[in-house]
Amino acid sequence: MALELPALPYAYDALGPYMSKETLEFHHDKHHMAYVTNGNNLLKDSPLASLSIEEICKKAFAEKNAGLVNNVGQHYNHIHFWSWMKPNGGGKKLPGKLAAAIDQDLGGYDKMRADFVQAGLTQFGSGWCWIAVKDGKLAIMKTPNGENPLMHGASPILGCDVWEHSYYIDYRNLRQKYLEAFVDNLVNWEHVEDMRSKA
Ligand code: MN3
Repeated sequence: MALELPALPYAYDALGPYMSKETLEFHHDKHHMAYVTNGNNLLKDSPLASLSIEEICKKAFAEKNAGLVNNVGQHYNHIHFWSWMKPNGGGKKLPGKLAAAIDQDLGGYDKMRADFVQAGLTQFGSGWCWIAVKDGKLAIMKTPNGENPLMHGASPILGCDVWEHSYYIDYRNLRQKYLEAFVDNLVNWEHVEDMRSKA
């Protein structure tokens, strides 16, 4: 089953001023497309090709297949990244069950926000920061390059792309401002709760 680039779930200009049309055009149409193309080329002769994308992520990491880890990993990460955002998202309007889990496992909303931003800020170079379910509890994580929590025994429920291609047009080098705008104005908490309920 070939990897396919999904359409954005909103218009290219829908996330302004927090994420611009230009950023989404480059990020979705060029960067995500490249992971799809490279992933399909690498899967052509791979016995992993028939597996689900989640299983390819786990097996490729276990087998230290860096090409598949980064390209199929990034495909998985970006499919969800687009859905983890929405216009007028972010802030404290969380579904009740998600808010309760954050209170119980992550010390409440304000501490979760601070720890999530800090994880993204301290991921050296390219990568992602996450909220994931690990051993039945929520945890803040960070991973380099195309890796994701699936490869580390956890299920991601929220991720923020901290590769420079995700923020440099809109925020230049100010990664912290981008991370704060993501949490405060962009997160689709309903999609986060949907993934939490299935993790
Ligand atoms: Mn990206």
